[in-house]
Amino acid sequence: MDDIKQPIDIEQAEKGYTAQDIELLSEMEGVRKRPGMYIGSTNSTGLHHLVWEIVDNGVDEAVNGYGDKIYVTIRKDGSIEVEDEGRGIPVDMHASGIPAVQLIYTTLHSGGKFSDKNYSTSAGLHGVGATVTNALSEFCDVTIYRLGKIYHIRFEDGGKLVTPLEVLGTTRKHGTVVRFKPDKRIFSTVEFKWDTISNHLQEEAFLLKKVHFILKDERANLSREFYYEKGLSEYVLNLNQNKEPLGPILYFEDENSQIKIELAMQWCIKDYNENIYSYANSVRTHDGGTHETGLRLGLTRAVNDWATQNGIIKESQKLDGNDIREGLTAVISVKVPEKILEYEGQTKGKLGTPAALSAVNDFTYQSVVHYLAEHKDFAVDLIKKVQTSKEAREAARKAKEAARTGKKSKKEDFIISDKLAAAQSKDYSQNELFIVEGDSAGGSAKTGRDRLHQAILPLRGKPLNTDSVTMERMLQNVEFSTIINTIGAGVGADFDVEDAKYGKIIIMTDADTDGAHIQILLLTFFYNYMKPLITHGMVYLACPPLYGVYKKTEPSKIIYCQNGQDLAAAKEKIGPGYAIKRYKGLGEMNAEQLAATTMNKATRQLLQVKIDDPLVVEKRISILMGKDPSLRRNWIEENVKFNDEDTFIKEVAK
Ligand code: 1YM
Repeated sequence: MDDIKQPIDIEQAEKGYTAQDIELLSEMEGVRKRPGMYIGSTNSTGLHHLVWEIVDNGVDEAVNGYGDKIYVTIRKDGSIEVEDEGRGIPVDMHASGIPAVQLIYTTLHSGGKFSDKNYSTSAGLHGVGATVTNALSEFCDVTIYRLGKIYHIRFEDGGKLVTPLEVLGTTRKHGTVVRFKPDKRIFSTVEFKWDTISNHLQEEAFLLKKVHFILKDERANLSREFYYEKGLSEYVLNLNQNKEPLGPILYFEDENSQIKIELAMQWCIKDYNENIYSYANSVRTHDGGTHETGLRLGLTRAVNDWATQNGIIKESQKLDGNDIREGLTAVISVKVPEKILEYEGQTKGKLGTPAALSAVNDFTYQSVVHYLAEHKDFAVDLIKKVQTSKEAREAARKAKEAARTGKKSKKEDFIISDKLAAAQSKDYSQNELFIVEGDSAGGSAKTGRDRLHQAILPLRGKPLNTDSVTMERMLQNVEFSTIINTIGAGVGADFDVEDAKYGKIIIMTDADTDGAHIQILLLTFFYNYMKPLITHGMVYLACPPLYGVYKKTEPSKIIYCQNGQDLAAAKEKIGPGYAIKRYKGLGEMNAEQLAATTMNKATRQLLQVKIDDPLVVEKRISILMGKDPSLRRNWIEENVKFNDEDTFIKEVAK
């Protein structure tokens, strides 16, 4: 039975709490008490999780073939609205006397526990999501267009029912509209970010081809639609927008097997990383798993078989998978039925389903062999590229060996720099490598460091911009070959994060534009040649203070400040008679000060360098390194704050 009994039993609702009401309420309270357990955090990331949960429910409807448009609208009052054109959330009355939609929005196990039907969905988690969003919102308003009627239900203050399910009228529309406003008592910020939501919806659109995602921001009168007819092909096209492709994008799809597979890939030249992005049931699997392993195995087999069968290489000269994958961008998305869906470890970051390995392995092998056979010119180019990678990798490996054994290779460049002040500990994961701008700061850092765990590598001048050169050219650069050898884990496709001699790589530069430039050049290098260091969260920026504030009568008691806000607080704390010192560079601090402010684990601040979303990185690179200077200027105007310094100068002048 789909329709609800009318009127709703108000009497029962007003009688007070039943045992079941209390149970429902306590579940919601549980979410409010430990939001982190459900959405990871209560910062901006957690805030946006509320949106993803609701969007996912709409996406599931579209996946099941109901509706092909999802609207997301950021409202001026701080709320957000998600609308789909599916069947509408069920409103039928459950045996407990509570309508299905209410159960879905107030219980964590609406699938089995209270509802007659099991509304379990592809990701398996939904239903939980709607409840979590409701529990963490100031209000949550649901309007349903279903089987000719408009229904409405409203919750406030963490999921308390304020408007029981009501019928508002009749309609020919079908779908669901959910509007909610996150609770500012729960989140550290309640500001929805256009970029965050836009990137997420774009990713969803790539994964779910032929569904429109329409984002509007009424705060700024912005709107954007994402719609990709070619799905993952367009994803790869976007990821490679700043690169030089070798051949076309290969696209393969298997919709008919138990495990559905979609795969797009393209190789690029002058790209020394392996860029594989995998998804299981539309959730990014950051740590890979069986589908990724299957892809690697199938691809290696296919390229080798084709090359040997066509007499390009001998059986004994088999190509290494690392070389085959150098410069490859691949996106693989699998849909695994719930009954065989398994993850490895605590999070959903690694797919464990064994059947996904053989399915993807076989599918990739068949598809790639077939493609190569039909595109011989491309196949020959590809194998040439792989052989070049192999030669470069062998050279890099020799360098790594030389570093490990301490033996000098024939090139002077390959010895570990005598400038390195090494750490004493052999517990590598605890060790930190500071890459420091300038010899004078390097000197202070060497004196002030914790010798057991901190190593210092001073840099001479500006590093090379590795974005515009080949790997061979990069390897000839003394600064970078020193960094490669010091870290000791190889480079490019040969890089193995397990071999790194440091748990943290910390870039320490002056807090000025030159320092920022050096940071960018070093990060570009790590991104191009040691990407796993970044994806494993091992690269950091040191945050030296910008100002020191002290009472004129007590010049040795300095409060260090990172920004204008800290500065204002420090001035207030000290009161009248303060003086401000502006630190223009690391070199202006003595060893003790540098250690206390920037290096000491107990007192320093570090910024961890992260890649949340590969698309964001590519977009930013295309803006910052690309050909259109006006895009770059706009970005800098919007994102770089020079004001701190200006206000400060004004103050000093006073
Ligand atoms: C903007 C949010 O929630 N749409 C939506 C949700 C559901 C259905 C349709 C639906 C599902 C089924 C049958 C079924 C449901 N979600 C859940 C749960 N949009 C939005 N549209 N009829 C309608 O799966 O059989 C249960 S029903 F639990 F996942 F939230």
